This record gives sequence, C-alpha cells and structure tokens, in this order.
Amino acid sequence: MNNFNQTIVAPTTNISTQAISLIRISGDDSFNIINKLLKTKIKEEKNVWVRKMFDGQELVDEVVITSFVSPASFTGENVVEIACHGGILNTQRIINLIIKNGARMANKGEFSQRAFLNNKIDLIQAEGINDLIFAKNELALKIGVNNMSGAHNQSIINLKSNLLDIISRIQVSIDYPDYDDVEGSSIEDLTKSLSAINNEVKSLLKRSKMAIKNTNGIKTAIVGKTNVGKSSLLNALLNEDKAIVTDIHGTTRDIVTGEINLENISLNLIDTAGIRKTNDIVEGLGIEKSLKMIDEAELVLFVVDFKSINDEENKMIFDKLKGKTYILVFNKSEFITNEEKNKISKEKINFVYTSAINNEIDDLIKKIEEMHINEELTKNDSLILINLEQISLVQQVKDRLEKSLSAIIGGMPIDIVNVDLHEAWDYLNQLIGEQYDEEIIDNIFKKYCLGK
Ligand SMILES: Nc1nc2c(ncn2[C@@H]2O[C@H](COP(=O)(O)OP(=O)(O)O)[C@@H](O)[C@H]2O)c(=O)[nH]1
Ligand SMILES: [Mg+2]
Repeated sequence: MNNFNQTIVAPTTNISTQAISLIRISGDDSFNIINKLLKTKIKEEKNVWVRKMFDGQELVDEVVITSFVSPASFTGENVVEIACHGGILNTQRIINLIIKNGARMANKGEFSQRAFLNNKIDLIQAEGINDLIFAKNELALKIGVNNMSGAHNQSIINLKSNLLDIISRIQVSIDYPDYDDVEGSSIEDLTKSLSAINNEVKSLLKRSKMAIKNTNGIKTAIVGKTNVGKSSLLNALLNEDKAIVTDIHGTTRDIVTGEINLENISLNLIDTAGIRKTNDIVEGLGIEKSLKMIDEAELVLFVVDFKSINDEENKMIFDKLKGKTYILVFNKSEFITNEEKNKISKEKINFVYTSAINNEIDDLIKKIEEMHINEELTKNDSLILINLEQISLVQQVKDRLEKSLSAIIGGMPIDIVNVDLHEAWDYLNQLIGEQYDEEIIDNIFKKYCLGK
C-alpha cells in the first residue's frame, strides 16, 4: 500500500544522456525539501525559478524550478518540478539528494493516483493518460487525448443521471404502492426510458470493442499455397526483410510474426507455411499450424496466384475460410492482364491486387482500413474506451440494464427490477471512479510509468 502522506519524488523523463531531465516532487514537504538544496530559497507560490542547487557547500547543478501550490497542481498537492541537466549520474544524484532530505521514491503511477484520489481527475481521465502514453497508432492517441481531457465524460454523467431518475421513480412506487400516478412510472414509460439508456450503452460498447481491436492490433494471418508471395507480402507490409523469400516451394516452414501500425489500426501479422500436399514431416507440421492460424486469426489475407485460383488446394482453403473475415489477395499482379481483371471483378467482392516484390500494397492497406474503420471511430465526438477493464464494466452495465428491461416487460415485481438497476448504477460509478476498491485502484495505476 502506498502511504499518501509522504512526499514523493521521481524522474518524469528517462534517465539517460540528454540535455534536460525533469524531476517531479509532490507532497506537503515539497517546498521544504527543495529549499534545503538552495541558498536562495523559493517561496511557496506558483512560479518559475532559476537557481543554483547545492549539496551543503558543494555546487550540484544550475536548474529551473517550476512550483505549484496545492490544490492547483496535477496531483492536487504541492508540486515542485526541477529541470536539471540530463546526465545519468547528475539526475540520479539530484534524486538521491531529494530523498536524503525527506522524500521517498514514488511508485509507478503514484502521481496520477494522487491526482485521482484528490479529485483532480476521474478514472476515465486517468486511464486516458495511460492510453495516450502507450498509443501505438493515431486512433489510440486521439482517444487517449480525448479521455485524458475528459472531453466526452459528460456522456457517462448523463447516463448516470438518467438512470438515477428511473431508480428514484421506481423507488417512489415501491414506497407508495397505492399512489400509482407517479409521472413516468408506468411500465411503458420505464421501458422507454430504460431502452434509451441501454441503446447508448450498447453503442458505447460497440464503438469501444471495435476500437480496442484496432488499437491493440488485429491478429492477421497471411495464408495461401506455397510460392504465391506470402512472405514477400509480410516483408512489404513490415517494410523489412523479416521472412526468408525464395522461389523454392516450402521455404517458410514455421510462422513468422511482425507488427505494423497504420494510421488508425495496428496489425499483428503472422506469415505461415504455404499449404500443399507434402511428405516432409517438418513442413507438414508447419502446414498444420497454418490451418490452425486460419481458425485463430481475426483477419486472413488469403494470397493466391490468379491462374490457379480454382485448383484443389485453393478450394480447400476457401472451404476453411467459410465464415471468416478475409481478403483475397491476388499477388504478382503484374502478370494479370486487364482482361482477366475485368472478369474477376464481377465475381468477388473482398479482393485486391498486390505486387509484393514491387511494394505495391496500397490497395491492400486501404481495404484493411475500410473494413475496420468507420466514421464513429474517427469522428472524434463520442466517448470510446480502449482498455479491457473499462469495457468489461460497460458490458456489466449493459447486462444489468437488459436483465431489468426483460424483467419489466415480463411483469416481474418492480423491486426486483430495481436491484439490477442499482447494480448498473454501481458499475457506472466504478467506471468513472466515484466508487472504488483500493486494491483495484492500486492495480490500475501500477500499469503507469514511473514519474506519471
Ligand atoms: N513477380 C513477382 N514475384 C513475386 C512477387 N511476390 C513474391 N514473388 C516471388 O515469388 C517467390 C516466392 O515468394 P515468397 O514470398 O517466398 O512466397 P511464399 O512461399 O508464399 O512465402 C519469390 O521468388 C519471390 O521473389 C510479386 O508480387 N511479383
Ligand atoms: Mg513463405
């Protein structure tokens, strides 16, 4: 457990050889501690100061200090930030001096945790900071910035107040059963208001589930027969020579993986062994893995040679792909004539032409983005959550709302309906952090970096 009465210190930038390092102190004693290292003291006020820092009589560094007074700071406590020179030894020495003079080293995320506990930010904002820091693509970054700033948190607050309104209407009809003309408490009215809330929760959940896939990375398997250019396609997408490419059939015998971050979507790519009949045991095992990858992947790039699209092996792969999300990739497209192209375009829907060897893969990338990005995600005007714990809370809210809706419609006693609604209310509070378990909060902030 963290002791939040202590004053804490941590580097907020990496400790390395760099021009400037930033060190943050937070807590009641921040000003006392820094002043022990200065001959010309700083006042307890919001300001910027240029000072020489000393260890006793010995000059340590010339620094710029930015000071904030509680409650007007990130953590809500007195905060002093020191911009010192950025050598590894120098930064460590200053942190040690600060610790020697009364601070303790902060835990990961402890500054943000204090900000949360002092009501400077809610939990959605706190998680937003983390999303922003760890963002792998533009979409995650945009969501992180929005959530950190609390841009769309009002939607949760509105949901809460609408839900509370329903709960109180029901409560009145429970408390005063004879008084049955409380406005809006008829079965029809309650069903209507609850459905409206539920629809909002449902679309928040839908947006968020789609976004978390795009931000964490979509498991994308590249499959097809041997020698069609799967490994070349992987290399072209990754923009590096990761997988071995030769014109010998059966070159790739095990899976090769890599990650790419497109603008609004990340892909966890898996190159697989080409599928064909073989007597080679090792290759056979690789092919088994390829087939398994088709089952596990969220998206399959099925690479084919135009001329042999209807042969037995490809038919087998087509069969295996039934019900899966896949894109048919006609690679080596420089060998496909326009006439042939005209013929195919009438038959197949999700297909693209690529020439991996010439790095012509733009159509494929465009197609992948088209399939996974919609306006709701990029429009930037509503709350989207991209971490699992938050999404599972929203899921719980939805489950409880739906349970109470079917109870109302099924004519169950109204007090039973209210139990589920209270639970939905609790989950919404947990989501925004108005109700929390200390251990869960500790765990959330442990994911953060030191100094944040
Ligand atoms: N002309 C042409 N050759 C390609 C293309 N993509 C791959 N190849 C060649 O096809 C052969 C097999 O490629 P590879 O990526 O190892 O295929 P894999 O067995 O499906 O992984 C190699 O000689 C590649 O250079 C392409 O778009 N055009
Ligand atoms: Mg290969």
